Amino acid sequence: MFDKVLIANRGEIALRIIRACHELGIRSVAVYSDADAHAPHVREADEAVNIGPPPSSQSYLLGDVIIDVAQRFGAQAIHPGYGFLSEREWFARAVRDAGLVWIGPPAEAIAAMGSKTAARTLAVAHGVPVVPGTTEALRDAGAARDVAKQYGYPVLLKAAAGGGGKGMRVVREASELESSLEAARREAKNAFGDDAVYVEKYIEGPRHVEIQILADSHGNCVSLGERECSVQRRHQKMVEEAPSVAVSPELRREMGETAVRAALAAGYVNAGTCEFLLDSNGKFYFLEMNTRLQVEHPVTELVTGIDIVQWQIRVAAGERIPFRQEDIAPTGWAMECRITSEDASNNFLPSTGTVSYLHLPSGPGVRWDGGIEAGSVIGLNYDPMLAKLIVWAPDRNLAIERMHRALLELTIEGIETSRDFHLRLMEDEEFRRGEIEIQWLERRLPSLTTVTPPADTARAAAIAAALLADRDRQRGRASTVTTGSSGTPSTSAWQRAAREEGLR
Ligand code: MV4
Repeated sequence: MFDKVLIANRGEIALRIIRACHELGIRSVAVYSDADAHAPHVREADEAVNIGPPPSSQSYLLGDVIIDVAQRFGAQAIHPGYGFLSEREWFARAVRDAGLVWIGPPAEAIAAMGSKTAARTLAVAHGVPVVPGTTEALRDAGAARDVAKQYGYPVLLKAAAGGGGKGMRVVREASELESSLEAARREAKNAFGDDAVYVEKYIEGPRHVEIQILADSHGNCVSLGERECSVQRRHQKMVEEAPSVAVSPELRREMGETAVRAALAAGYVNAGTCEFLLDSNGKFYFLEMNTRLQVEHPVTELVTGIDIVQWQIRVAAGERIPFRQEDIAPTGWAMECRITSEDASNNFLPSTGTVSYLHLPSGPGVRWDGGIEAGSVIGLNYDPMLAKLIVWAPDRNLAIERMHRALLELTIEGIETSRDFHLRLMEDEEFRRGEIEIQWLERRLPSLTTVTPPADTARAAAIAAALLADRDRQRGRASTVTTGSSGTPSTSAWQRAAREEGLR
């Protein structure tokens, strides 16, 4: 086992990896930008090194600098977390070439899954179901029209170098094909420097279900089951859960075997995720493979009891996976809410400022994977995700109740966060019935972000406002509201104050 690992990341995931290292008896080296000098991950690591100014392009993305730090500080391995350098083939290769261990998949596997058309070709060759469509980039609008005629409208144009929804265009009729192809090409060129576009049949209203896999360097690969990730907005997941209401044990086995087949085909080692669309008939289609640890990995950890980050480190050190596929089955239900510095009532506008007060939920079945504390300055240099609130309970209804309770306990002051939005989500009837698919949240947003509080809450808030207003006015004369002869505020005085002040 390694005795020192460098963590090339920040925030909650850097802390998550530091914790795994410490449980394995491994010392941790953090890197940080000027903006993160006082960040929790810097304090919790055994050593920390400043690598540059706040913009990631001048700090967390400086692969060569990070490799140099690892060598100077005697780390034997680098864990990239997610985002930043985690899926850069060149970095995985540079780490290996520097004589260090990359805690992630081989550079070749990142490359094999990086091109969406190459991944589709690989999938088809290994009997992994993909959405009907081409595996070759389109030559021109004529070729697109021929393919669309074959599969029928609507079709979806996708960037070959893409992923994450960039360079995607739904085409509902032949007359739109030419302009949509141009638009998709332009967007793909801008985002990926490659204007290759291919076409698929467009699947309406599917769920986004992904399978977590774990592979060692001895040819063993297991599926850790699915995560339901349909609750998303503009390709940003808001809530994830495991298992999925739409996945039976039989479907789980089938999707798991498929994901393992795709991973082995790519020569995969370490933790990875196969993304699928699951349609309303229970048919599933491989979309792409994420060749990194994912944000939502904790829900899988909570239902399987397997520490994914520890096993990433163990398999990178050459250990064998000790569990057998037939012994892995989800127990209970886990759910995760991504707590972001965004104002849901203002079109998810990013919010900045200083966290002036922080109270964290706890109690049975509650896990907080966070990267902030009171005093943290939230700027615009990094992702707005501050933390993840994760719960486990015996079933889905209890998990939702537990999440609601934990969200009520959570207080973050000084910045706007998604906390209230998540509370409304947990109260939503359709969500509670599990009637979700990838377009559900965006359709449901109006009713989730413009809520009228229940009447009793409104009355209590009005009374509190009246009392505060009254106290402010009387400051210097008396510190309490007018009281009757009993010495406690009389109900009628409160009601009068509420009428006069709060409900004006
Ligand atoms: C699709 C699709 C419908 N039909 N492909 C979006 C990002 C990329 N991973 C693939 N994506 C989609 N591919 C076909 N043939 C719908 C999506 C999609 C989506 C997929 C997963 C999670 C969220 C999504 C949101 C919008 C569209």
